[in-house]
Amino acid sequence: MAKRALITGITGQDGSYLAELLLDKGYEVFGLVRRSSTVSLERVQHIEDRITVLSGDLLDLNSLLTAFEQVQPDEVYNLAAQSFVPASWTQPVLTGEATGLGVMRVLEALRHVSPRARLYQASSSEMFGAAPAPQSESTSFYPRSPYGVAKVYGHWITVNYRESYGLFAVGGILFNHESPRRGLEFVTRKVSDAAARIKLGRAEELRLGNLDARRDWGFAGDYVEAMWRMLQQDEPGDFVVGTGVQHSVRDLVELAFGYLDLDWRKYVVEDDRLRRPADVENLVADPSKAENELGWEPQVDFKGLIRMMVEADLERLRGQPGERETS
Ligand code: NDP
Ligand code: GDR
Repeated sequence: MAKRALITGITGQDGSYLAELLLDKGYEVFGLVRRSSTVSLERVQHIEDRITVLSGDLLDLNSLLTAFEQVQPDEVYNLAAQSFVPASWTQPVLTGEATGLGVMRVLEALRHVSPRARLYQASSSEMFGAAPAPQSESTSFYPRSPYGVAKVYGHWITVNYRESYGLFAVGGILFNHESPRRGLEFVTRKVSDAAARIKLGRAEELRLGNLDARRDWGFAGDYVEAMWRMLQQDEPGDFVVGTGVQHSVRDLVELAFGYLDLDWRKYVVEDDRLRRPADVENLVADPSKAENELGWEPQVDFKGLIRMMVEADLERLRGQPGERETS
């Protein structure tokens, strides 16, 4: 019989890639989608007829209990969250509710309805924050945003439920991963979209915050494979997933604009209003455990990733003639 997977956050970047992966592996895929006046299934449009969408919200335990009862999942991937770091300062309580306590609600539903199901929790390198690089599973957390703090709660409550109740629950501590499906507010996509608009004469400048921040950027399509592998292990455990290679936001801009033969210095404006109250400056993964125990390694490098994103934005914008930039 086909395995049944429940994905929260299926409408997000990772949810869409993971749903594709699990369908390819023969899973029956269910996705939790929160109510909205204009539900956007844009990222899963191409597989909409192959997945089952359920209504539910991480803020509402009853909706999770109902979803678990309906699906009777073998595997649960908790990807839903308020995931944009700057929004966690403007909406800190919501971020705590969804990104932090939301994990507890998922764990409660799992414990009461499907205690034998395996759970993947989307933990984050933002939990490391100001901790010295490179960061591995044994690095202490030092989060620098309400989002990072909420993720630390989500991570530790997952560990705690594993140890308290013997659940197969894992925390995947993933470093930044991007794709043409990345939300437009995240820096890689903001840059690829702006570079393409400038190339097409539809924008004149790109305003950015901290150009010195350094990240370990990989391709989302590679990272969902690591999520799945974590749930196929004999024993549950936590894993750091990243490329082990670091670049600055400045490198990113130079590469994206350079790919289109543009000199980024003519277009990029540093805007202090886009700086964060506290930023994370220096993240890079030590992914040895994932390499050794999951046999996982990234297939797309930084250059390939940025090229993929710039090309996708160029093609998309060419298909929308006359649309004007708002930056
Ligand atoms: P996205 O922001 O693209 O997707 C987030 C998803 O969560 C969306 O489907 C959104 O639904 C859903 N969601 C938000 N709030 C709720 C709620 N209250 N109830 C139900 N669903 C909700 O994130 P990504 O795909 O990039 O990331 C997936 C997960 O991985 C997130 O938890 C993120 O914090 C974490 N993560 C991401 C990394 C990355 O680099 N991408 C790195 C490390 C961790 P809607 O479409 O309605 O908004
Ligand atoms: P991050 O990603 O905060 O690491 O969280 P983001 O792309 O938003 O920022 C990365 C770095 O770029 C700097 N930066 C800017 N960022 C944005 N968004 N917009 C700008 O204009 C800009 N200018 C400079 C930021 O200061 C920051 O240092 C992502 C999310 O997916 C989280 O959910 C996830 O947990 C982490 O990655 C790992």
